[in-house]
Amino acid sequence: MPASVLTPAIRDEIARLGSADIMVGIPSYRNAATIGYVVRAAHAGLVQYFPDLRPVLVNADAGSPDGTQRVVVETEPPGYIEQILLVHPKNRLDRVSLTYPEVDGVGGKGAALRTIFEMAAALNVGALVVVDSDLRSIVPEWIELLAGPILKGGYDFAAPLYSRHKYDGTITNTVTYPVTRALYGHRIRQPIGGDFGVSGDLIRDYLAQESWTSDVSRFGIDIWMTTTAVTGGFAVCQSRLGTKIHDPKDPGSDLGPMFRQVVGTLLSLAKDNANRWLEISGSHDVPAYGFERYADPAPLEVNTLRLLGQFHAGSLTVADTWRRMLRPSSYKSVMELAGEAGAMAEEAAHKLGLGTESGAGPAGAGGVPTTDELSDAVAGFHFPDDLWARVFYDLLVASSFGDIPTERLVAALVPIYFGRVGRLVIEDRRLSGEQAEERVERQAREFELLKPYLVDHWNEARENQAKQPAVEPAPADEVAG
Ligand SMILES: Nc1nc2c(ncn2[C@@H]2O[C@H](COP(=O)(O)OP(=O)(O)O)[C@@H](O)[C@H]2O)c(=O)[nH]1
Ligand SMILES: [Mg+2]
Repeated sequence: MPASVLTPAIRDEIARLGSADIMVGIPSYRNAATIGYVVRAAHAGLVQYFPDLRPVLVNADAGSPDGTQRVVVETEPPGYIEQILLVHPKNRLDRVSLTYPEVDGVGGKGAALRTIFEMAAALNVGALVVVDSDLRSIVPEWIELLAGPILKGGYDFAAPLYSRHKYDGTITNTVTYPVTRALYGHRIRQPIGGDFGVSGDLIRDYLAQESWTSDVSRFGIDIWMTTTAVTGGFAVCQSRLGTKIHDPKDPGSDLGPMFRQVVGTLLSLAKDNANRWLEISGSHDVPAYGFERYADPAPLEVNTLRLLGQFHAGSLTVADTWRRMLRPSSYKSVMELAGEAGAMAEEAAHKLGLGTESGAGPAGAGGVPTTDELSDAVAGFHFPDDLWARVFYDLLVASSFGDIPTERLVAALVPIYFGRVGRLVIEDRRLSGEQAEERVERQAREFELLKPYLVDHWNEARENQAKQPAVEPAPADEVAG
């Protein structure tokens, strides 16, 4: 990990606090509307479940202009939570909000968490709970559910388990869950959920890692935390948190940069840890902590037409990269599917009376039909599980051994991912959440079944590389063909 860059203000804060037993860390950027509730819920959780410990709450903010930091420190008068819960904790909660420094010139969620890790280590906490600042569904019990396994169960890492809407968490469902499971053998359902419990030992291990990249400073942080815990042999569990409700995002319009940062990090860690995952076949359950709960997650609309349109557009702009990153049979299938996606999306837009521009709006809003209506119109579009697994495995080999920079490969994967997500939404439109979950499991099993395909091609590429003289990588800014 890059050298510590804590600001004097943060060092002063650490000196003032001295030490703590438990910390809640909250990264934020423009979350004034929601962070007050998250802070109150976390405070109540600390008071109710850990009244004997020395607690501290740290908000690491990006310098939000909307008053996020003020909300954190002013959200309620001191003593309010104690009054409403009728609990008198031994120690008053220290609530701190600070602007975190960039890491090697890069700011983002990961840089915020890096400051939180450094503060947690300096204060010598036994458990750190991190939660997102746009959560609507957090309740005080989440603090117990995430810190309990660490403080009482001997675990080092607690990942969240939520019921999420079938269209939410698409990067998780299509990539991070199946790939973490197939590579490392751990069935961690939400490797990038954002709400985690971490032990003091694991925090110190995080701070000693060399694998921190600029993507980790941004949205790569979650998969980095989970993978580093797993590959380091730390004791990992999951905590049943119930529903995750947060600021919604349409996978076709909001998630491109996040996808690139998450997948870039996953690929770079896979390259570093090949000797660990090459040997692993199959997977095992990861213990789950907390009482099971069922709740209906908030609905989400997705513009399937736009997803298919973007898949097709990829075949016009980055086909050359696809050809070089995919094996010939995968490439051929992907090009065929992209052609079908384009034709179906165009026909559907015509049938639904949408202009070429209307694909740009979110489904179900501003005159754009709902997810179901859009998906019905392109119901014939298919994208098989096994092709998606092969595409991802081809990418993994190409990023470790090929001569195209990983950023460019991942950027070229985005349109294919849109096609895959489009297919999943179409397939899931009539399914219950439980049935959609079974589809996610089916796809994860496909990744496991095809792991020998990955291992064979990985070994083959490694042997070929050993035979050849080193090749200079192409410049990162070269425009995809
Ligand atoms: N400090 C900081 N936090 C960020 C930044 N970007 C996102 N976050 C926080 O990271 C958390 C997750 O971000 P969000 O956009 O909700 O991502 P998602 O829920 O994973 O899709 C939220 O608490 C955000 O406030 C950033 O640039 N700096
Ligand atoms: Mg969020």
